[in-house]
Amino acid sequence: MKFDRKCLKLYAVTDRRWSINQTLYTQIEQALKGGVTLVQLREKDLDEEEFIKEAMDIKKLCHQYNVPLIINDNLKVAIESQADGIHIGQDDIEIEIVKKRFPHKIIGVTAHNLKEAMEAQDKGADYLGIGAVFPTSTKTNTTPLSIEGIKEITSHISIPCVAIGGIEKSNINLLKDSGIDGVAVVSAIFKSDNIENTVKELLEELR
Ligand code: 3NM
Repeated sequence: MKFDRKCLKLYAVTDRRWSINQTLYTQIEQALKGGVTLVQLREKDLDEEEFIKEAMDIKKLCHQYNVPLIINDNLKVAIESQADGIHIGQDDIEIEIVKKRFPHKIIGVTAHNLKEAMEAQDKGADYLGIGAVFPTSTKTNTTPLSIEGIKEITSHISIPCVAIGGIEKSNINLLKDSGIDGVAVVSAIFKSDNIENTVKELLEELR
């Protein structure tokens, strides 16, 4: 599946904590209908076999909308499901290993500062997730970067960059001119009662 910086415009990162009245599958389908440009399946507690099966199902769904599917952290799941890519953090598997075992796939890396960003770019990451931009309760152990901090990274990096952390409709405009290619959003999408509409509103803010 084709990947370029436009894919990072509105990146939906899943969180099944919010899948109460609907299945995660239905929620992702609504996000796709709304127009998200990339999906990351982020499962922290799911059994690996179930994660693989889910990844296969969600990949099929994403491809119906021409949207690539990225797997968070788990290289085995990414390989077995033949997803379009993997997103790794600073404490996860090394980029070199991912490149060998999962060749020609999209590799995203989380960076919290310029040093981490440069390193990931040098090692061959395809895009960076820069965060956390704003305070977030979705992920603990994050330290909010200032908008200046984001700019410092994007101005030195040539690969595509997406901002993550606490992003919602009301603060997207603060990120204009920060050099990012788009935003990655968890709770503002998945906690919504009307995901399709929320996604459309977020896209409107990004125009
Ligand atoms: N990574 P929400 S912040 C998955 O800073 C993730 O690396 C972050 O969730 C980082 O959109 C984060 O609900 C969670 O704030 C973002």
